[in-house]
Amino acid sequence: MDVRAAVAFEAGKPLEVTTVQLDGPREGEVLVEIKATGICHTDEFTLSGADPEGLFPAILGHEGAGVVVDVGPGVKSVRKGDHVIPLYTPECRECPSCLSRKTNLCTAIRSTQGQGLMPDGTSRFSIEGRTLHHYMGTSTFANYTVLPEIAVARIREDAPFDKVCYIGCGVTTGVGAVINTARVEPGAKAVVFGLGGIGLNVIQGLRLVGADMIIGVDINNSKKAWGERFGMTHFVNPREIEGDIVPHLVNMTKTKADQIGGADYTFDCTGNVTVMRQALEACHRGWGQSIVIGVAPSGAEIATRPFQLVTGRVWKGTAFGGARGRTDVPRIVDWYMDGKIEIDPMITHTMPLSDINRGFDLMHAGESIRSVVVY
Ligand code: NAD
Ligand code: AHE
Ligand code: ZN
Repeated sequence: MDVRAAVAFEAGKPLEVTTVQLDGPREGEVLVEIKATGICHTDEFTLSGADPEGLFPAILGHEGAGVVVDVGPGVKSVRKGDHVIPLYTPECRECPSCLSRKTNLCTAIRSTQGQGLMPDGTSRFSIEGRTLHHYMGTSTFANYTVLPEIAVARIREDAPFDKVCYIGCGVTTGVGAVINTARVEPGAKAVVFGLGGIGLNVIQGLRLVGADMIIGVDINNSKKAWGERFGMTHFVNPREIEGDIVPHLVNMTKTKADQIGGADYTFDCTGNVTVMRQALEACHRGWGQSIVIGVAPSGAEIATRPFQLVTGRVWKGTAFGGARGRTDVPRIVDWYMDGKIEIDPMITHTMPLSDINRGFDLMHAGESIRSVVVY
């Protein structure tokens, strides 16, 4: 069938909105009509050429919501008409990773997903006979896409697509990093570096679990009001303080009783490896945990003195907030529908697919939190 898509033909070039061809679902696959998709910084990271796994031409997008319109042979867990959120981290419930209960990183289809292909090693997308790559197994910058059934979470039908699409990445990543990865306890002191579409969700996750001190760090002063809106208690612009950010943050967390100082938990939501080091070193001696969420460019590496770890600081990472998609995503949709978490104010811009490049421009300019394409 012909579908409308924003195609990434080359790294560093704007997307081209055009008609492409999509083959129907094969064994174990579903055809989903995408109703809305967010634009995440990771889409921009791959489009920029910084992603070692980036493939072109491709149909990017991984933060969608839509309706199942057809299913291939053998599909059991969803049917036509179901409302779903595509999962770039699937949940097969059968692979060693799923069965371990130690990780959400299902390995059932990761290898073909990284090659921009469906699990059978072929692509469903093409343009005038030329193959187009899938992206993160989701390719939501198209009004129809094909996904393995293990890579969709069935959600309630009254949830608005143009809001809950954000649960397909940003919301789950931020809130999940707090709840699943760090397991932050009430009363904790936390520092969040980078108050964008992910960092603000970390902040609302920290508020949800009852953290006492939530320090936001960003180089863009307009993010102060945004952080406060979701529960941030203090703001620091590292470019406007005297001296180094690490002792500055450590001092902020000191009390009369605790003159060592340092955060119980820190979160990098920038993808900048210098910031990742600062985040680790701003942790409390003996127990502070730093969670890497940001995705760093090809070739970038993190460094610190091993003494930072010897003295009890812990460096961790998280993908998709540690969430098991088919199990956890429907619950997060319920949290939104029940008013436990907020989404609407973070969606600062909506646009038709024809304007998708404006969403990337707004992100570059630091003017948006989330742009959502509505089909
Ligand atoms: P965004 O562009 O919306 O926000 C980034 C924020 O970081 C901006 O507010 C920016 O001003 C701030 N920033 C940039 N450099 C900074 C610095 N040196 N110090 C302090 N603040 C700085 O991006 P986003 O959509 O929130 O994504 C954030 C990061 O998370 C990206 O690297 C993205 O690829 C990654 N990500 C990871 C996962 C995962 O599963 N691990 C999921 C989604 C996104
Ligand atoms: N391909 C990149 C890494 C990209 C990456 O880390 N992706 C995250 C999700 S970011 C969503 O916005 C992720 O899920 N990682 C786990 C995985 O298996 O990809 C690179 O550096 O090679
Ligand atoms: Zn994302």
